[in-house]
Amino acid sequence: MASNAPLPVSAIDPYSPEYLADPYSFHEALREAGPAVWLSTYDVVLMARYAEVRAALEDPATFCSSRGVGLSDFAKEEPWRPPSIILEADPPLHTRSRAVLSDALSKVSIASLAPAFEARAEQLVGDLLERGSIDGIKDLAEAFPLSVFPDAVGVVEEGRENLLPYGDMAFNAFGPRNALFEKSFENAQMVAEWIATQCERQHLSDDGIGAAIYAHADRGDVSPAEAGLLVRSLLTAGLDTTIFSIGATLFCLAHHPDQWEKLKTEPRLARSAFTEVLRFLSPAQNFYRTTTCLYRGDGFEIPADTKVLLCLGAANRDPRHWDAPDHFDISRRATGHVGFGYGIHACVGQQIARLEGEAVIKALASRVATIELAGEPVRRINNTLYGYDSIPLRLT
Ligand code: OVM
Repeated sequence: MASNAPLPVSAIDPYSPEYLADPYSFHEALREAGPAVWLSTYDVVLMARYAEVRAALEDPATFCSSRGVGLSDFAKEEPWRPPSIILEADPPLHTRSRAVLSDALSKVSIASLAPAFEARAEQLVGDLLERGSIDGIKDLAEAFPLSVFPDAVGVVEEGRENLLPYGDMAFNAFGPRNALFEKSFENAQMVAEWIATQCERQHLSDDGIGAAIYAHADRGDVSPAEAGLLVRSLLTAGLDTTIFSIGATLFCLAHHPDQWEKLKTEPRLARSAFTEVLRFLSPAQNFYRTTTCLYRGDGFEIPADTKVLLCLGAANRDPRHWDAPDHFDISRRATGHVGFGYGIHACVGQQIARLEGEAVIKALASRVATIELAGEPVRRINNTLYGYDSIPLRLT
């Protein structure tokens, strides 16, 4: 194909009810349509193959984030909230924000959280085992992160019920202004105000990750207002994502008894099991970039000023890159997946996310004999996140 040939066009709508109900059934068509595809519904380009998605993530000068990482182009539409100074920023602003957040989330503070996280996971799994019949989402995937993450950041107890609605809003807001968006924004003002207030220094504990961010404001690395926005990033990105990934873990383990058995006999596979879950059922399915100039890919071109949807969930199952991509295998080398993104914007909280995921997997592997579906899982539908609202389970 000549590199200036028009891109193939697809009428697939990645926000239609059919697509959101089962994105994986559309991914193959999107990958096969070409390395980059025009989506006629939204006038954006979509990339679903691993090589192209990864190349875009590794070229932030061409594929920028400062015009928003959702469908909306901040150069044309006003964002729903002041932009994130890390997610929705390019270097040099991004570089500065990233240094502060990665320090606050550094190995030292993660290592100090590990004992409490592991103890909590053991205790919770022990309690659930006594009950036997549980909802894997409410009772474990939600209960665990909610019982460790807000404390680690240093958020007040009162009003924490706003955290999940805020995450739902933020991840729906990366898509179009559809019914899902409208529904999650019903109490937007109250929820967003509560979040903004909790990001202020005086509302945070003095020994949490939030306080570690504000310590950088004292050193002049960021302004106090910027420190507040970085705390907001943690509260936006740090809960739904881990909840969905623990939910996906339970879904995968309940559906693949052979993999569960493998994990039981080899608990050291906890880490690679969680990595494989993020490849196989990527909670964050889509993020956009915007081209700053004409992009010449391998056999195709994307014009400047184009919104480009990077389909992480599809890239993570691209047979051009993965052997038997639709096969869930906890002992495969799934590192290199783009479920945490890749490059300068790769998830800055991934160590804490892994700590949470692995703590749950290890607690399950050491205490639970069997984990079985006790009813039909119910999907939770969101413009960006793929996951479950309920997974009835029986633990023995
Ligand atoms: C943010 C942020 C970062 C990553 C993901 C995300 C809503 C948000 O900086 O607010 O998802």
